[in-house]
Amino acid sequence: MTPDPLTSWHKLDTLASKQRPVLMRDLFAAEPDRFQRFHEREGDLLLDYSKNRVTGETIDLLIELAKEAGLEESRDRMFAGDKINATERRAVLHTALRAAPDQEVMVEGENVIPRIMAVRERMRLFSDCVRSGHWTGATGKPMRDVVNIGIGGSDLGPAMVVEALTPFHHDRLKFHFVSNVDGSAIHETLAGLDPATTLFIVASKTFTTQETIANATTARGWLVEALGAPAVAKHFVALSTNGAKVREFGIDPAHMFEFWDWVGGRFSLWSAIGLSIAVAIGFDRFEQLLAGARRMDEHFRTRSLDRNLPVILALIGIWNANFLGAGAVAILPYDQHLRKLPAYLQQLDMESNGKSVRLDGSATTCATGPVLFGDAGTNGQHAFYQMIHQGTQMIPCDFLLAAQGLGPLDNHHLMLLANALAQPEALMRGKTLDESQAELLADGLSPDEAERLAPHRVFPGNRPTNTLLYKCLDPHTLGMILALYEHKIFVQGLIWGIDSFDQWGVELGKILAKAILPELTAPGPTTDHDGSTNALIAEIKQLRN
Ligand code: G6Q
Repeated sequence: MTPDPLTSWHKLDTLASKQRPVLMRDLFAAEPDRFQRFHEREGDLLLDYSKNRVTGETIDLLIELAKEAGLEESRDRMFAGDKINATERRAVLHTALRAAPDQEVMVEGENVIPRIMAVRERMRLFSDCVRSGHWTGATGKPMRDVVNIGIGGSDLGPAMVVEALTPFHHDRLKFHFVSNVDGSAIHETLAGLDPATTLFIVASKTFTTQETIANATTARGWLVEALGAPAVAKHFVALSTNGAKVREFGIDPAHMFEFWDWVGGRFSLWSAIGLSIAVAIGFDRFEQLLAGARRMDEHFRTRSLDRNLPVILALIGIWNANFLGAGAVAILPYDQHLRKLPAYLQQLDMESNGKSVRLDGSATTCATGPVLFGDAGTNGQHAFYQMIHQGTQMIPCDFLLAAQGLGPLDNHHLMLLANALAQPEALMRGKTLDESQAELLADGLSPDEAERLAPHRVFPGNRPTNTLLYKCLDPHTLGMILALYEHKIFVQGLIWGIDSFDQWGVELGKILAKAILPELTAPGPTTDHDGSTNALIAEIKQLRN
């Protein structure tokens, strides 16, 4: 089961059969300095990957795999604006969005940096005006609520970053994100708002997405009913690549912030799609977010592969998935403000690498992207960690933690840190049957009772974890972390030989939904679908009557 013809893959297979039984406990006992060997840092951001089932030999072979897959050349092609998104014939240039003004990135013979800078400048002016109160609504009042209407990549990134950077928010402004077409989302959001002080940011690359247009139309109706049609100009802005559709919707193109088709939806928070972030934290801090990502871009471009954070993270993931059999990854931020990071990374990773066809059209012959899930620590500990510790599947975890909290309660932060350190230690070490029995006896249980209960209290351990440690969650650090994951995903997709930048898998359901919509209210039975769908449509119609 290999992406032939990579010979290092076969070598890794052989190594894996030798290393599978190895216990990390023993590795740590034999090499107390494993942390020194297996950690890497960029500025304040440190990755400890020593609690993985790897030795120096594993890492060397994984690096060989990356080289053999042509990582350095492909990486340079991405940064140079080559059309590496082959199925859509597009360049993949989210990195250009955070480039420095004096950089040059060519797309079809044009340096795109001046256009990026021009939009950034408009974003600065607009966000400054909204924050200062100079941008007033139809009745002359400053904005108090900002509602981002978008879905998928036009929602998850900005929603996650806006929440992650809560400590840096403007005092007067509150942020809301509406994505689901379920009417309760927009209805319940609008219910608490005053039209005179509400700004809608309609975020849609295509401006044709059913959910977004439905929600934006409802929002516009609500506003027009209260303040009249001319108010739309003062209360709606658009973030899009499609000027014609924005105009058709009724938003003045002067209030549209542009981006381009070489920005993938799930990589778009660095573009105009990040406008809600800029309004929330101010444009200077938005630029710090970009600068953090740029720093990680530089690291990825220039650091040797064996010391390169995204490369290491990707290769460890490949080792765990393809050679040790892990089918999932847990993202565990010990930070309440990063509560939405798992959902954001779920899209970034699963939409990018949840593929089973290689670039040449052939079927993949190895596992590709894992199932990704997670929650903020310590909440997850009281929910799904049971399975991570004692379940039959090995689920590698990424722990994220800040040495300093930004809130006022440092005693809470210390408890948070203690938990964030205890979990990877427990997952690595585990607890043997003998240890568990001895513990029960020491607690005063009878030998019979201790023997009966001990197996339930065994922790197999040897479960791999990465720890990302940083000083505090400021915009710059968050930018580094997000770019780290973007590049990790790129490296993995490259090794699996897939197109990480398309998302054809979301299309079929969309098309069928369009066909089903009129059938839900049409008279007579529906016969165009499979028996189950036809019957469910009939049941729904009956229940709605
Ligand atoms: C992301 C996908 C997808 C997209 C949404 C919204 O990479 O392309 O999640 O962001 O479907 O699309 P629009 O921005 O065009 O509304």
